[in-house]
Parts: sequence; structure tokens; C-alpha cells
Amino acid sequence: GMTYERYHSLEDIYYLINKTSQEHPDMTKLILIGSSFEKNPLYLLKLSGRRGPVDKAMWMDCGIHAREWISPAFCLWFIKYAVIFYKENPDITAMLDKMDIYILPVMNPDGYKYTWTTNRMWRKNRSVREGTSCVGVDLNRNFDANWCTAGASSNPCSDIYCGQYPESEPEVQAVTKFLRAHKDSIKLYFSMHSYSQMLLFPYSYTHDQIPNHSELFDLVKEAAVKIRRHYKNVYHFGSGAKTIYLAPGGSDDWAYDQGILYSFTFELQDRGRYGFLLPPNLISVACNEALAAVKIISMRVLEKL
Ligand code: 0X9
Ligand code: ZN
Repeated sequence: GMTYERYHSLEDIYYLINKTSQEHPDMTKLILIGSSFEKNPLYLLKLSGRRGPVDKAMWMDCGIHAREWISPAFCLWFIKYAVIFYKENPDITAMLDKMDIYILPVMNPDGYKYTWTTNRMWRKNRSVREGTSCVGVDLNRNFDANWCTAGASSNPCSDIYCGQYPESEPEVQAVTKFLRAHKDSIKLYFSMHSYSQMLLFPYSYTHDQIPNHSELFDLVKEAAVKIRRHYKNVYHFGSGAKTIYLAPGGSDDWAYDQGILYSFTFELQDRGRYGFLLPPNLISVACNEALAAVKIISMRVLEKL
């Protein structure tokens, strides 16, 4: 129905993922992995096929940056698609039969809430600290990956403030704790952002190439070609540092250095016409093309593993 072609408040998102997990108890599990600075819960939805345990998993987070509303909308879209099309669509069926999929729909609930109530263009979380009246840390600069070097700021008033130390933020702590505990099973990492239509992979903290650069390059290239064919939209692709900019302390680079060798950041629609204010009527195309990219990359990686 129309539910997923709208943006949802934080409360609505909690309600929707809870409802989906109750409607599909055989395929889902709701896991509380921690809480935000303001004590909003960080709920992870675990999706699995109707089968026995498996040793592989995929992770996807949405809403690291508060104003990027299409990102949480995509996580909800993906969840809905998975529960509806399991045993209908061959790709999602294979994915769920071969691996568990962990989805964090809103990694930055405090910031997301703030964009609904007070400032639509807020990016960071909402942590406060002594010595400054400026609020918030950029969660995608707070991971322990060449932390706070060029491309991040140590100024608490900056939109790319890296925080007081690596993993200073409870939202980042919750995610790194879970990923560390599951790093043997998690083979694929996706972080969803907007905007600019890019399919990125490590590194962003250095211009150096990762050992499997050409492998990941071929994967994102195939995904971009598919989006272009089916949706007529252009996505740029490549390593973060070369394709967008140098930016240390990011989740994708950290996950990669933990040994998750298939690690991606997607920048969803659009390319700047509406920017973060992507109208609701564009949600379905934005999500369907990103879904196509997630599916093709996941299917290729599963063939390799
Ligand atoms: O700067 C970012 O964090 C991301 N772009 S955004 O416009 N959504 O803020 C890009 C992240 C790429 N990956 C890393 N920097 N690690
Ligand atoms: Zn972002």
C-alpha cells in the first residue's frame, strides 16, 4: 500500500518495525542493541528465511545522518520487500535462505527526531558535552578508522565534528559492539545515505586502494549499469576518497578494517534538485533502484563466498 511511499516519524518507524516483526515471527527477530544519547532505543530487525541456522550474515544501517530521510525509508522498504517477496522473488529468497540480514532502520534516532520537530537540515546526533554550547557529533566521523584526520573536524560546532575520541558516541558504540560480536558471520556491510547517487566502497580515509579494489569496483559498476538500464538514473561509483571526498572515521572503512571485505556506502537520490528534501512521490523509484543494487551486489558476493 501507500505506507512506504511516505516518510515516517521516529515513533511511526518503531511502530512499523514492531508490527512487521509480530506479523512475521517466523522470519524476523527484533533486537535491542543499545540506546542513543537521549535514550531512544536502537532496534535492529533480524531477517531470516524459513530454514535452519546459517553461518553468513549481512548488515545494513540507515539514518546515520538525521536529515537524509530517504535512508530510513529505504530500510523500511527493504524489510517490507523481504517479508512479502520471500519465496516469490528468487534473489531475496536466495539471500534470506543463505544468510541472516540485520537491519538498523534508524542509527541516529535523536537527530532524526530533531529533524521532524525543530531543524529539518540537522545532520549529527544530539549529544551535549561540557565546554561548548554546540550540539552533536557526526556519527560517520566517530568510528575508529583514521579518526579525525583530514576530512573531519575537531570543532564541536562543525557539521563534520568527529567527537571527543573514537567511538565516543553511544550510537556508534552500540553498532561497533554488535559488529565485533558478529564479525565472523557478517560478510556484507551496507550503509545507506543521501544524496548524490553514488555507490561507494573503502577507503574514504585515504587515497590508498584496498586489496580487493577491483573486485568491489566491478560489483558497484554492475549495480550502477543495472540502475541505468532499468531506471534511467545515473549513479557514480568507486572508492569513497576518489569518488566523493576524503572523510575519515566512517562506518564502511571501519567495517572493512574489521575484516568485512564487502563494505559499501550508498548515496541515494537525488543528484541535487531536491537534495535531502526528496519528495514522497520519488520514494518508490529511489528505493527500488537502491534495492536492485543491494540485490545484485549481494547475489554476486554470495556466489563468491
Ligand atoms: O560524508 C559522509 O559521511 C557521506 N556522505 S553524506 O553526504 N551522506 O554525508 C559519505 C560517506 C562515505 N564513507 C566514508 N566517509 N567513510
Ligand atoms: Zn549521510
